Amino acid sequence: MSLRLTTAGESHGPALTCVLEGLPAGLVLEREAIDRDLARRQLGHGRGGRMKIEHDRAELLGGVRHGRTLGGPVALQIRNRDYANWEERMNPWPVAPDVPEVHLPRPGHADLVGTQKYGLSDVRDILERASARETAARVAGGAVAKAFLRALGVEVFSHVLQITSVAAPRRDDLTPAAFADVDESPVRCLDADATRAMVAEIDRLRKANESLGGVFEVRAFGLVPGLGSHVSWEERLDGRIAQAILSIQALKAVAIGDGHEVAGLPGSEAHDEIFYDEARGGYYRETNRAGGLEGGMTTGEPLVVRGSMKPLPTLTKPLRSVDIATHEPAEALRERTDSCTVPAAGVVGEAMVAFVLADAYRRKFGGDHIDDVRAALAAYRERIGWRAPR
Ligand code: EPS
Repeated sequence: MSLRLTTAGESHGPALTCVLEGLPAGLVLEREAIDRDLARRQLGHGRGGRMKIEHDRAELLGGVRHGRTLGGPVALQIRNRDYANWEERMNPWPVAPDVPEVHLPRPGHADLVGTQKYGLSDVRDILERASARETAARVAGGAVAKAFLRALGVEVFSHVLQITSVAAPRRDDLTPAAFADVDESPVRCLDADATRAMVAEIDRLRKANESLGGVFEVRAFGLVPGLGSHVSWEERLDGRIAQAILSIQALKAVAIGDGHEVAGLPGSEAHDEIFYDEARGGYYRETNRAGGLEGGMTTGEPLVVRGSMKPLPTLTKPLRSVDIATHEPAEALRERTDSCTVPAAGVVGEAMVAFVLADAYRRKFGGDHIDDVRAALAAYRERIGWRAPR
């Protein structure tokens, strides 16, 4: 039993669709929780004009009745309000007269190689699907995955660690309560001074026609030890998480825990020593450099995943490129765009991590009804003598 997440739709097409297949029946969903995550993904200092047009809401088209899953695929749809302005250019059916083609690929985007690979002459045929607008559909599916995880005692959060060269101070003490107000920060950063500096940096670089990248962190609490497996490469949970994070548009690097830092440390400073205390729920660690994963399996410590995002490739002062119709030098396509989407990418990161974790619970515990999953989890916890750390 595994979970599958499929999205369909183009940035300026009629709608985005998400199908999440493999959930048990009987799971309670809340419309507000799904729409709240969609709204959180639209936030963040540095977003462009498009976010004033869109008010993302998910319509449930299948798999749910009276607020409970039925066990079949769950289908969610988010209408693109901007489609009203693109109806000719993005109509699924032929329009007359023909719409002019776009021939100016942006360095850093899928534009050039996409047209080569798919044998297309119009860059729009690639960029519409490559656009990060698609992540709205992932977030809708991720919100459903989060509901499943919450039913099993797991919560997933994110925050921004860095925007260009402005970094927040390191925090090793984060609990779920620390994330209560993270969305109040315009850059979704937990540190007030760093928030101010990040906002100023976005304003400074935006005025200079630049875009900005950065680093977000996703943390998951309440995970039972033993999700994933060491036995074969494709079952290692760190690999599955890395794939999910790097699949987010503009993500170029991923780290689990102190993944980057431990490469420069001696072994005695790189691992998390093992202790045991009945009162603390059994085995525990004083540190979590491994980010909650050892041997491709969860350890029971919080999962810590960082994603690094490159600056967005659509620039208001375009880079040099080539016209793919004439092969003459030209400036890359200039489109309305965001200058910084690291805060939004953190919300997408939550969705992708939630999906991979929900899938890991499905693989390990199976079950056709949510109560079957809970019973299997309870039996396993009993067998290994594990209580969720407080
Ligand atoms: C994007 C370009 C911008 C972003 C878009 C991603 O859209 P537009 O071209 O309509 O101004 O706003 O992101 C979203 C619409 C979204 O919902 O995140 C791109 O080229 O990737």
